[in-house]
Amino acid sequence: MKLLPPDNVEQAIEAIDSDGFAVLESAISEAEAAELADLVLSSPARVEGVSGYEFAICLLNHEQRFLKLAMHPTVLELARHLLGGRTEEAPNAFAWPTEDQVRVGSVDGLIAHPGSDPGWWHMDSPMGQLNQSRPLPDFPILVNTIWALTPFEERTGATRLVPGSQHKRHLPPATRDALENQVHCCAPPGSVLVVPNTVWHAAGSNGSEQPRVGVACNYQPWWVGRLTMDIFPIDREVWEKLPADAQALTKHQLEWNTDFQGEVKDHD
Ligand SMILES: O=C(O)CCC(=O)C(=O)O
Repeated sequence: MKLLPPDNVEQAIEAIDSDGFAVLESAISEAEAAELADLVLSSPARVEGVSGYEFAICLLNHEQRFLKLAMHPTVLELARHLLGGRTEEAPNAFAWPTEDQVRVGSVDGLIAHPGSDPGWWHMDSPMGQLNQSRPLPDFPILVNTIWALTPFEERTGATRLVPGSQHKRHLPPATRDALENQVHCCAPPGSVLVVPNTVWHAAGSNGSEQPRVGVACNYQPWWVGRLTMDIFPIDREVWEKLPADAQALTKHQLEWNTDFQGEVKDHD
């Protein structure tokens, strides 16, 4: 796994163009990663994944310090590059203000406990919600960023990816087994994987004694709504206390319809 410097946007774009994804090393310090990992592990609301795997949902409702991840400047620049729309002033451009084109969709903890099962191969929403009889879009509608807050290694259940799968334009097979050409995103704490939703990926299986802790910050264009039943909005009281730039990135969540919900459990 090639690790890139955290502040070189051009190099990251080249890696995304060729492999489908990029990994930025030391985007935050190891000490900051350790502090945030503890906060994920103590966060109160959980949704269960495969056996031994939990999502710690809407971390911003628990702790503003996660803004350090969601608003990382290189990550935001990459999200805007990959998802942003037309900017030219023209009668038929329907251009949305550049500074408001990309929003934060979700900030969730990804906890693979010791002995966790491997995750299902997938492309992030809404690829699975589209008509599968046609080729899927060759452009992303969501950009996921997966922060490694504890060591991401094959043994600890690092995220798996298939390089080049952005060219397949169909969903991966419905399996959790190893795929031909898969790689593990091996990276030290403080690194971040930037993976548009055109790419096949899955959690690994944690064979170590310690929880493997990540945080997924998803970005989406302003015109995309709540994408799955397991994404939950920021609370209005929390949102009102955020800095103005963070409010701008999350304001749409206040209007999300939550009639349909996944099953949320309290962490004991
Ligand atoms: O926890 C992981 O390694 C994978 C998470 C994932 O697949 C996702 O956020 O879409």
